Amino acid sequence: MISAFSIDDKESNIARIISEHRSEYILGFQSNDTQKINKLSLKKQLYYVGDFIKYSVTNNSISNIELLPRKNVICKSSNITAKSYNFSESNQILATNVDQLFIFIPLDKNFSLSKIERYILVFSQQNVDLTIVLSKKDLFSNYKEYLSKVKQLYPKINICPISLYDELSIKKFRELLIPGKTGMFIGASGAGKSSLLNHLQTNYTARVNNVRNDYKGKHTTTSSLIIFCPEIEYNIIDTPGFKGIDTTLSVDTKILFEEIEEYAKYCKFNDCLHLTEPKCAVKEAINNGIIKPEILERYHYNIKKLELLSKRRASWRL
Ligand SMILES: Nc1nc2c(ncn2[C@@H]2O[C@H](COP(=O)(O)OP(=O)(O)OP(=O)(O)O)[C@@H](O)[C@H]2O)c(=O)[nH]1
Ligand SMILES: [Mg+2]
Ligand SMILES: [Zn+2]
Repeated sequence: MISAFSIDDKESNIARIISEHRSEYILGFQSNDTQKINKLSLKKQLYYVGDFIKYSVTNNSISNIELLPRKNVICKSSNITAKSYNFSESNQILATNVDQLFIFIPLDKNFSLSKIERYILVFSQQNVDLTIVLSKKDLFSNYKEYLSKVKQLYPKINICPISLYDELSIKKFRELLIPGKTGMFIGASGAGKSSLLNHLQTNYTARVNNVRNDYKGKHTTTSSLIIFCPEIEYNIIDTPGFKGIDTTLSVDTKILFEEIEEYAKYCKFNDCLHLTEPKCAVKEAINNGIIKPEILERYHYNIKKLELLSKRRASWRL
């Protein structure tokens, strides 16, 4: 009982890649049926979870599979535009045709503001509606106070705190889901992605697992799968937890630090670092109370981190 269609897709002979295994894809049909299809039969075209395909039926079997245009592509690197399909090898494609991206960050002892910032810097450029889901809020007694600070710092970021033990928070989360659309759950292993999926629908039961003593997950979900939730007419892509997020050289910092970058245009030096340089417009904006000093601190922290990562070609640990 899995269907991955948007309620608008009335056209026949359209199916969706709902999962991928080593040698086959799983196709989901509007009828809720599924079918395995061998990758070798698909010539050279690579497909990803979320792809819509058109097909014909000859002699009772599927043929003439053709990829339909992708609305977007969600990948772990960030220097990509939705229109470009010439991905470099460093881009790991997670899914396509995603309307809403939910990034799970648990409010456990490993939680930090920089985790939110990293995820936003990596995933904000991908032509998708993005929400940070702060999961397991029952583990953080002071979360409200903390959350209001984060919201003050980054008012444009959508943040939704949830706990499986607080039905109201789940209801609020459910209200974010736009019927007929597809949402993807991503984040570190053990963040509670599959648990929430199980809580939102009764169609399918995903495997969940306790976290280890250091709060890290056990990589329970091993491949991405689209699950149709009839109760909310919504498609959820549950994904395996990340170990880290790969970065490429160009990360657009504008989403978090737009005001700094705006003022930086008026600094005396083009390469001003807004530290001790004379005639620094950013520092001036801070002195005049236009930019919060904490924002500049976070900017410096993140820029330094990005530089180190690009030099070492390393990835962000989660
Ligand atoms: N305290 C608390 N624990 C939760 C909550 N949500 C999930 N958990 C627990 O967190 C553990 C991990 O949950 P999963 O749903 O397996 O996590 P996941 O993100 O799917 O992990 P992977 O599949 O490994 O990527 C389980 O033991 C859940 O019971 C919550 O709101 N509060
Ligand atoms: Mg899981
Ligand atoms: Zn400056």
